[in-house]
Amino acid sequence: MKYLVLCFSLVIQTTDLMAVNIEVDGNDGNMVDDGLCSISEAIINANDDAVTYIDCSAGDGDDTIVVMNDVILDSEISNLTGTPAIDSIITIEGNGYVLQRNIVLPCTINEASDAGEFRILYTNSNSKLILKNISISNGCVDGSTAGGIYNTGELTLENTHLLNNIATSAGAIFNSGTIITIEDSSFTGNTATTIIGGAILNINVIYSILSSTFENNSAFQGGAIYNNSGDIVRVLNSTFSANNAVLGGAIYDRAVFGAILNSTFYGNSADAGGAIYGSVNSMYLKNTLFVSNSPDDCDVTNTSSTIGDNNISNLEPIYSGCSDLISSLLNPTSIGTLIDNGGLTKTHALLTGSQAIDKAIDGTLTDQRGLSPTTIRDLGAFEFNGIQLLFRDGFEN
Ligand SMILES: [Ca+2]
Ligand SMILES: [Ca+2]
Ligand SMILES: [Ca+2]
Ligand SMILES: [Ca+2]
Repeated sequence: MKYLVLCFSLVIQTTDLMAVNIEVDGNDGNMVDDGLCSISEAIINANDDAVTYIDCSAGDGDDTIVVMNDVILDSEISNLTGTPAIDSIITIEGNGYVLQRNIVLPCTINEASDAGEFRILYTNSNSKLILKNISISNGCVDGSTAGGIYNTGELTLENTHLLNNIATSAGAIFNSGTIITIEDSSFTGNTATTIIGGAILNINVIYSILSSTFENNSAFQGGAIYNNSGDIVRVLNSTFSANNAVLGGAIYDRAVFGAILNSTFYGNSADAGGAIYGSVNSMYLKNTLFVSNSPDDCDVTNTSSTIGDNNISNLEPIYSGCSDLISSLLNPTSIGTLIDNGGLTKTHALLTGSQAIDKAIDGTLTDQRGLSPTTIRDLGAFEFNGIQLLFRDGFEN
């Protein structure tokens, strides 16, 4: 029996060792034999498990593509995308570098696709893509959907930053597949020019949005997130700041939205539903902070409603838009502006004397930065005088 177990474990180890890294030392998306491995050549070799392009290592099973420098895409490969479709299990380790459409290319907003307008990544339905430590920026898909990433497979974002992507709908990400986790990530300045979902348009499943910041995204409806159909399960320790739309400055929900816990909505604006607009189902919000959203925090119509549990706002409940949402009142000057307060994403700090301090009931274990409360967790995504006590998974070190 021992012998059998040993054999089994050797097989597992051998399989692990077979996975190879494909290092990208090219700085464009060209697929030419020039001695440099481009991101596009790396994706093809990873999909093919072969040396289809001689400048890159062969793929072999689940592959990791390691980006060694900034990559600037100059032209569409296919399907309005500047790289080949992800069609296998791939991790892209970005090492903090940028993967972007060349900023000299035009993005002419005329509801039609013109030369030089394309998104950054596309995933096929059988694929799994994990993005780590990378910025995806300046995508432009005019007259269509998804300026940054079009996901029909399984997608995970870790410390990934989507900046200044534009599309008619879904400025940064369109999801018709499954998003497992968006963690320690940011969405900044993405735009849906005429329709829905400034940062994200979801029509299927997003399980978790954790410790992430949505800043200055805009759309006609759902400045940061438009949940059109399917399910967004939970949003935890995240910040929505200065997003803008006609309806739902930060979030427009017309499907199933599970829970928003210990998050901060600051300075989002719309004609109605400055932070949140709902039109179908109920949304549960707990230990969450609303500051200076305009003209209100929330607006629900038709069969929609909110279930508010221990949230705080500077607006009286009657002006906050959703009658049950607000449990206590906040002085807006007790909240700082959106800056780097440590951690991997920007946050709004609580200032001395803020009414949000020590008010959470069953709050999250850490704040957005991964810091723990000394005693009781505060309301919102930031912990006043938070300390480094726990690892991010909640276990003591
Ligand atoms: Ca090459
Ligand atoms: Ca592969
Ligand atoms: Ca155009
Ligand atoms: Ca506290």
